[in-house]
Amino acid sequence: MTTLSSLNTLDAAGFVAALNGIYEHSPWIAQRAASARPFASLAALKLALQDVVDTASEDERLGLLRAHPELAGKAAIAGELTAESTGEQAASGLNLCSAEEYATLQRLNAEYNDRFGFPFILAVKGPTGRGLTRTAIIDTFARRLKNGRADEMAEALRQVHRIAEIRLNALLGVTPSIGAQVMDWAEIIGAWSDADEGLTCAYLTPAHCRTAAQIEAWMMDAGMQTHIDAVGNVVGRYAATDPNAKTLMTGSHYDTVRNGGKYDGRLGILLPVAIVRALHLRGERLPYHLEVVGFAEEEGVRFRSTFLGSSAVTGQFDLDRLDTQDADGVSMRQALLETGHHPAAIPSIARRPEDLLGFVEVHIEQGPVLLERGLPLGVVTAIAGSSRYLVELRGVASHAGTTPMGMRRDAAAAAAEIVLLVESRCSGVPSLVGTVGQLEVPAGSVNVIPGACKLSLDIRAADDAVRLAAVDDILAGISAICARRGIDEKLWKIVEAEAAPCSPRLMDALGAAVERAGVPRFDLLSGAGHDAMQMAQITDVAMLFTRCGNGGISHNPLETMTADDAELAGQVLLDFLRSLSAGA
Ligand code: HGY
Ligand code: MN
Ligand code: MN
Repeated sequence: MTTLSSLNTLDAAGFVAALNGIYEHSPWIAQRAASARPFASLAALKLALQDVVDTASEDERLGLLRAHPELAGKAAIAGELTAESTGEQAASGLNLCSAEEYATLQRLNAEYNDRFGFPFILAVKGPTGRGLTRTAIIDTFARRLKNGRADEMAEALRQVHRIAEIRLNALLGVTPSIGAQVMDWAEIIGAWSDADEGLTCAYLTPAHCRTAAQIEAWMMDAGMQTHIDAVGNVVGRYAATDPNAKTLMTGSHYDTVRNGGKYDGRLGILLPVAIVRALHLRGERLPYHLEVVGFAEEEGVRFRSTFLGSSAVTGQFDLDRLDTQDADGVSMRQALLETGHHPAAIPSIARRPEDLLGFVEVHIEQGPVLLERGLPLGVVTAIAGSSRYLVELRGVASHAGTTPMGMRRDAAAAAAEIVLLVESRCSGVPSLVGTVGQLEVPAGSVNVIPGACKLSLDIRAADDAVRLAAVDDILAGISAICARRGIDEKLWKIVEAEAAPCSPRLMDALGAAVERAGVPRFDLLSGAGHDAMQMAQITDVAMLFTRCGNGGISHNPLETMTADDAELAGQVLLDFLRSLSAGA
């Protein structure tokens, strides 16, 4: 049986021989990595092999890609695949293609080779290592065919490393347990949606309540004391032996954006629950109470206000929000009452800062930084501040055919100028981003000049002064556009969240755990908002990011991660939790 220890002690030739087949027909990678031994962990070995490829020549990288077979291609038909590739392609049923699927793959193979000059490479065993479906493979193939060459070469190499990771697991007899559990749980609750297609889990909908009940059940099974609080937060408490101990909080949100991903928020709930279950099964307690919170609402989809769950925990829930109505005219208060919650009890949810040791949140990065650096984990330095507005523009609806261009008060044309104003004002300024995510001509008609237009603004930056200056300029710009076009404007601020720095103390503890796992510590800013920025108002916070696949995409069904990265995040979080003392 090959082990990490045997790989570290074999002579170089033995090491190369033991890793034969990990990288398809490319022993040069193990040959160059041999001198970097001993490896402290499997993660360190993977990074060393990755580093050999990153520092190789362009020709060598191209040679590595070209050493791979096509999917269900000529080599497969001729029975010339390596044992590993044969097993992998069979695991996804690529040896059972229908005539139509087979023809599609042949066409895609030909187009892809013509376009890029190397074969399409995909870790067909997928995020959990159990195998993608043929449909998912073909969809990914068609999607990546549209990539630019540099992006596609980078993605193909990442897939080569993912294939190597899966083959190393098989060689060393490694099977992600906590990571696989978290992926399976995310799949289960990821199937419960407000919409027929895709994952939408908005505050207090039937899917949302079903998800809360399931999370609570998993918390109970993990040996936690549980309850669902007055705003719908699902709380699991893993008590210390000392009843007077302080509490470390962890968690994230379980609501989603419309047509969102399965891991945004949910990873940060499910991972600590799986860890507590492992601790519970071992009868291991921590020197402090550990509280895992599934925050009920962070995205602001149904009632347009965000952080409802975490703001109740920090004692900052604005009770006026209870009168906010959703698109169907249902107030938040009504929605709470109809789902068995008691709005009057919301103020009692607030935690006392003096009881807390801190708050740590595990979250997918929702961007490409870790992916492009080939790193599985990152430590967050700060969370960007954000300002969100809703804007209503009112012009004059009139006949599209008879109204001369110079006599129009076109609300949509004004909105179009505003979109470009946001884009230009926020371009070229480090960490500043601006987005018009919603843009709507209510009850518009093809032959009517838009008399009304609704849009949203989302402006963010690591530095609050940078963000607020951009907001001022954009609001002034909107007024100037509307004045020039004879448009009436109304706008509402719906979110104003200051940038939240992470605690150096907790960052260092988290970073040390990352390094003990054999991964270099890498610190990065969070452009996305998180519950941690709310919690930062009452306690020290830290965040651990995990790598996002598919180019780092998020708030999209293509959002993905691997069981191996979830496993590593679990290992690091557990090590971090054990490293904290009762006084943290
Ligand atoms: O929008 C955000 O940054 C977060 O995903 N709610
Ligand atoms: Mn989100
Ligand atoms: Mn999130």
